[in-house]
Amino acid sequence: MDFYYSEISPACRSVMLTAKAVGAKLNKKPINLEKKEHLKPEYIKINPQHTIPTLVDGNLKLRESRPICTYLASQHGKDESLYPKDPKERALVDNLLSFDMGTLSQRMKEYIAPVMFHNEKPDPEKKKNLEEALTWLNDLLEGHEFSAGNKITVADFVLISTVSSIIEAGIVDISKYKNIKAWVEKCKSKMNGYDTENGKGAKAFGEVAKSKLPNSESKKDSKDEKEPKDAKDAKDAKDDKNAKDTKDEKEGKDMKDAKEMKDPKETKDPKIEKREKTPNPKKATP
Ligand SMILES: N[C@@H](CCC(=O)N[C@@H](CS)C(=O)NCC(=O)O)C(=O)O
Repeated sequence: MDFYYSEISPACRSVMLTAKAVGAKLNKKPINLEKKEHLKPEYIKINPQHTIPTLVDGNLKLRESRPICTYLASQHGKDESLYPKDPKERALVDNLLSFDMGTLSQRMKEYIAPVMFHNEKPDPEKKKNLEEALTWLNDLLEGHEFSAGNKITVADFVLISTVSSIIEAGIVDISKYKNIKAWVEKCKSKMNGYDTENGKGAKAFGEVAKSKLPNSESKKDSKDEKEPKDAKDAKDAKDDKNAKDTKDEKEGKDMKDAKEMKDPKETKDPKIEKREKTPNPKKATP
């Protein structure tokens, strides 16, 4: 199976975790979006949407990460536990996969992509939306060990790739979400190859995001150790104002790497449909 990917991409990491869990061997083909390898004619032939991940298994081509995960679990899982066959159990997993696609990862992209790719100021409203989605996930995790019950399913691989990216980017203080915090620790200790398949890439993603976010929680945490609360509040308010007034022009190598994430703004652009046929090398990355 050919797997086109980059480890900085949360979507690709969810597939890597799933493949590791079921022992599916991926013929890994790194795609460097910075070098616009996804826009090369040979890749467009494989995936006209020029996104990663893409999985090619014989005559089957899949270019959406969640169906790739469910396919790998169904085809290679030693039993059905990762993607249950029981209609109700499966519906619960599918529900979580859609929650990640339509809500959690979507809200993460809406918050972070303009900051990472267009040097825009962080929008506090979008951060609130993301926090709201995290509250829902926290509630979903109440009373059981993993997202769909007491066993790992593909929903956990997908959700952890998003949540670990949010944490590493320092967007939120995860200790506010008690159930998520405990679940993350379980994922780290119970998922095969967590560090190589997800942890490393999430950290790389986080480094880039942090360099663009003026007020990331991780930066605040290190300040908390030195500053009393009142001084910190005053400083945070000033930082917020500066973040609004200042446009970060810095465009380092790390940022180029980060352009591997898709900008939700672009997905809403009707022009995107044209891009399928005529890739625009200037616009296409994130
Ligand atoms: N729905 C897709 C989203 C994939 C996606 O947005 N991939 C980004 C990297 S995280 C990408 O390929 N961006 C390059 C582009 O859109 O041209 C999935 O989950 O598989």
